Amino acid sequence: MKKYIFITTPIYYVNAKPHIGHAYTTIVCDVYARFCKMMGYNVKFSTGTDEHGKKVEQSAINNGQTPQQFADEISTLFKDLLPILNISNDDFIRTTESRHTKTVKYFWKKLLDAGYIYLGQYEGWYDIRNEAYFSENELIDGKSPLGGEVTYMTEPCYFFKLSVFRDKLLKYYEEHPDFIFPISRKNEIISFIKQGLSDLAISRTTFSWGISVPNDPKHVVYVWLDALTNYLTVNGYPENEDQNEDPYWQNVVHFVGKEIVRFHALYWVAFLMAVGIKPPKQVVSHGWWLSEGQKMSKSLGNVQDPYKYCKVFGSDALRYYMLRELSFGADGNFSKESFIKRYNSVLADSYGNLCNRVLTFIQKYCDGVISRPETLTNDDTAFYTSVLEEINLCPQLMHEYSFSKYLEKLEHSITLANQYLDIQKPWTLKVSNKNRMKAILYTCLENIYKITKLLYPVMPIASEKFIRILNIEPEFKYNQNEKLPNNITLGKIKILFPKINNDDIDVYTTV
Ligand code: ME8
Repeated sequence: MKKYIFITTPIYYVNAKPHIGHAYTTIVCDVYARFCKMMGYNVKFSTGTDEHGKKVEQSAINNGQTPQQFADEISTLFKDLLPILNISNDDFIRTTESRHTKTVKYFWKKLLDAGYIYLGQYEGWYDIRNEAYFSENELIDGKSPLGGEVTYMTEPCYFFKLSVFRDKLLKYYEEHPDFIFPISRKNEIISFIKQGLSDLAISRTTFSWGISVPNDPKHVVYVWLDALTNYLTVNGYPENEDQNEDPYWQNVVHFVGKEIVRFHALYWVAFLMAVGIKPPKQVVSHGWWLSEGQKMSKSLGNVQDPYKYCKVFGSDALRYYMLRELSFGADGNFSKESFIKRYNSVLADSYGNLCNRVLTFIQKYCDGVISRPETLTNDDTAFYTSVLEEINLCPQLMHEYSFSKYLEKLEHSITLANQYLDIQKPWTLKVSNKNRMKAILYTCLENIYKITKLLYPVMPIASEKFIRILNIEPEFKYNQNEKLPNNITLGKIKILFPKINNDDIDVYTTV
């Protein structure tokens, strides 16, 4: 039976231009989505923008625009970035779309009808940047635990009976040990719940930029309830009401940054439980990127611009760097210097040069035509085996979100191929033993082909380019026994990753 998976990015706030942090989550999801397709899954993959709330309203006012104009502009920047990063999403949702308003209102009524909403009064410290209330004892040095400035506010608001979900949530985590990834984040959530769960304020009256509460338009729906519901909108709710029977909903994987695990693994799960919809399969969280060792900020002028990286180095290189450099789950440092270093040493010198060496040799000394050899030497067999030992580990590593290790295995396989060539020295056999020379080249090409197919989820453009040079119609389906066709006639050879000799490249966003 065909497997289904629904992969989501967070929907990004439209209060600032996209930077490499946003690009990262979207790239990770795309890599995973392409990998799942390769493994034969039916994949639904969504991303989008989170456009309501006080923060967006304020940014719009500061910019002299209406919230809608402001949201339209920034949302377009996020949307336009997708083809630049080569993202294969199926949907781009904006929370200001009517399809979403309808879902949120319907979902609200469901919560109300189920008896989980009541009207009360909220008093507390509001963190505008993170759109969340905190109690006095949660503040750290006068700021919210998420680091934002806080203002004391009091307002009538609707509450969601979150407190009654305490035991159900804990039981859910226990019965689904892989629900929160990595385990350290799961422990944080569990200890947060064990400290006591208060009911959650889910409406606001101090601003109007949001979806109005059904039958009480003075209130707008809390931006996180609004935002989280985007996942249901994308999956066709409420028309497709029985999500528990929907094949994609059985296997929803939310990729998020570590700071919003709580919203996805706790609030979202409780909301869904309240209306009887099955919680997501997994919340997968990653760490934060620093830029040149510091938090990215406009005032420091160190906000790394994904557009500029793609323009200069290509999207494959950005995708490769981000997945390879950061050990998924941990924090990491993004620097232009390490980017160029990895680009040159791995993509240009190791992989790109290997491909180019073998292809131009075949072109020059075999007229571009090569066939499977009848016999293999022990060295050839040993080479095949050592590459297989590496690449056969790749699918499991991807399933564990060990993206960096996945690439490490492929890099090691590329090194093995380079070593094989250096030892076999086909260039010394041009006259003395042409058959052996061709056997070496075919063996090397077949292994490069296998490696390249696994590089596809991360570097789809280079992967496809290489396969087209072999005159093969690219088809990316995983096959453990992948083989190169017996007869290959090369097409036009192209350089995959030209070396970068100049590091005087502007990579920062201009405001
Ligand atoms: O939180 N390093 O939106 P947001 C790594 N609208 N990832 C980063 C990052 C960094 N420096 N900066 C941002 C919101 N991200 C809500 C989400 S979902 C229903 C609503 C990524 O614009 C990371 O995925 O603040 C993080 O979780 C997300 O962008 C936050 O985006």
